[in-house]
Amino acid sequence: MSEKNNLSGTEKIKMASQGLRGTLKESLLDAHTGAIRESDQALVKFHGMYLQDDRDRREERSRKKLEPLYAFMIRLRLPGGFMTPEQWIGLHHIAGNYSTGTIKITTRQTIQLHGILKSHTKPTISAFNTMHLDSIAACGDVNRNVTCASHPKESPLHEEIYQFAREISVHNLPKTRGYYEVWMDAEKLVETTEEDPLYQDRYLPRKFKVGIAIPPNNDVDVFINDLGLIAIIEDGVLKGYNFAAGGGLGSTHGNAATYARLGSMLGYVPKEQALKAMYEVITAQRDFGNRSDRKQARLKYTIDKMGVDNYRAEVEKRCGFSFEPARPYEFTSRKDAYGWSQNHEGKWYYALFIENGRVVDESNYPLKTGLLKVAETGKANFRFTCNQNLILSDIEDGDKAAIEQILQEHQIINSTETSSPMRKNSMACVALNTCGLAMAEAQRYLPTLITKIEPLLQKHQLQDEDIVVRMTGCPNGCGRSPNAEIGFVGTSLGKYNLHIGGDRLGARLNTKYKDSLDESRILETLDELFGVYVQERKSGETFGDFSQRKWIDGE
Ligand code: SRM
Ligand code: SF4
Repeated sequence: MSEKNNLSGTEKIKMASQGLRGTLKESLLDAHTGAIRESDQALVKFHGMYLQDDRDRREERSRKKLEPLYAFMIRLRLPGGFMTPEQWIGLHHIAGNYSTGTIKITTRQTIQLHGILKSHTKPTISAFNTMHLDSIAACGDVNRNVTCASHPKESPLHEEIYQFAREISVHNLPKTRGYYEVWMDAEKLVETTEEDPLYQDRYLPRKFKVGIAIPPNNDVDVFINDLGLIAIIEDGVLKGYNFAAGGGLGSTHGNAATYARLGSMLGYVPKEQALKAMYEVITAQRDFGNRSDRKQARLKYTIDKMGVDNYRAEVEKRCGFSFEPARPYEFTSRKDAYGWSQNHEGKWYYALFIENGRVVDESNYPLKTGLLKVAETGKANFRFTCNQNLILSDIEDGDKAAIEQILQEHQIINSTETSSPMRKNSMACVALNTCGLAMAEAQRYLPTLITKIEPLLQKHQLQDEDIVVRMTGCPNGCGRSPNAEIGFVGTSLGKYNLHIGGDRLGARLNTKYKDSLDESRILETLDELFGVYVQERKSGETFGDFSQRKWIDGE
């Protein structure tokens, strides 16, 4: 079993937390600081929040001998990334009242708000609660937001699979009512702590992510999840899921014991047994995962330590049934189907491009106002994608023209249609100014860098290529840079490792090609690589496949 001795500090905090309550109530009442106690900082994550500080203002505040400008980030639990128009309206106002105002669509299909002062955390959570939204288990050592293929047009079975994502999310929620007691002053119903058969008193060794893909689209990037499920549909019927376990993209510069990894195939499970199998994949990680070194605690390391076959056998033993051989499936794309499309019921969908998921009004692009206007019609649902985009969905034929007019008036259609393919295939993580782990900019810089790369693409006549480019401000991989065709990984302010060779569909990791390049070296290097690519590529060969063959495998 797992390391019993030498538990990490976080393990001890979890055990002593009385169902994740810790001293959060006391921390919130402490008016001397905008922060909370250190042990509570670990616990607040399980409630979907991070304590952060504005890194742009650190120096100035320190000069004035002030504490850092502390504020909270709140992440919603939103399985499958679905919101009603009423919820979007509520979110819009909560963002305006309590946060920086920017609504951030994340790479896991949910929403984050930043810059929420300690005194505003309870009103924010309460306001979400009145809209039937919560942030429970959006972060922390638990099963996180369950992602699910976002475009219902892909399959008439989308609704069934989406409901399964919701079921997984609810099934794996921690049993503690601490969330309601801390944030909404709910009465304490139990004297001790609640029994929690899944999480017990130590929760999981580390975060745990589940995602469900519906072939032929891999928009959820299924192989990066601790547990990725691939829906197997035969003759128009959902039969079950292929289970891929042990994905994860984070690593630490200079620490070879940490690495990005794509999920290994455990096998196929009929849909009737899928919930049980999912549950036991998690309990095996709970019991065998590393509890002393958090850098080795994700499922990917447990599986590599035990071996895939042993891990599978352990899960089978717990399930009382075996995985069948994985069934055939094919992914043909990973991007969002931008623009209008209609599903099998005749309902309309508009997938719009939102650069790096940042919903904000700019002088010449009133995106946030436009989306509020759409929501106010009550005629479109909001579905977030794992590519940080938004699908306005379930629009009746008779309402399409009115929605289209709003989208036109607010430049939304124009932005989606005129952005270049590279931009529309790009993604960046939050990084500065809120992420405490960022070594370099990401979402605030990638748009500018792409503007400088676009002329190079034109020069080599590659402007119509769907090259997937992703940037992260550190090697944790939040913007999934390790499986992009071109991945930029921040090393220090203004410098990035350049990775190439990921495939377009998310089934192969990229490899570091150059260390710590500044902008001019990035542009110079890409110019060179694009030149060779256009000269030597085989017909139909993607940039990622070519890079792997030419520069990584060195064929
Ligand atoms: Fe992430 C930590 C943002 C998706 C791997 N991630 C963080 C924190 C909370 C920083 C921290 O621990 O203090 C970042 C908060 C920044 C901020 O200011 O908001 C952060 N991660 C994000 C988001 C918002 C990026 C985005 O711009 O969309 C994504 C939120 C997803 C969500 O809604 O739940 C986000 N993070 C990811 C992904 C991609 C995915 O899951 O599809 C990964 C890679 C996959 C994986 O999990 O391996 C990812 N985040 C990490 C890691 C590395 C974990 C590891 O075990 O290697 C960390 C650091 C950690 O956990 O210690 C991290
Ligand atoms: Fe922060 Fe690094 Fe994640 Fe970017 S990849 S959000 S810099 S932890």
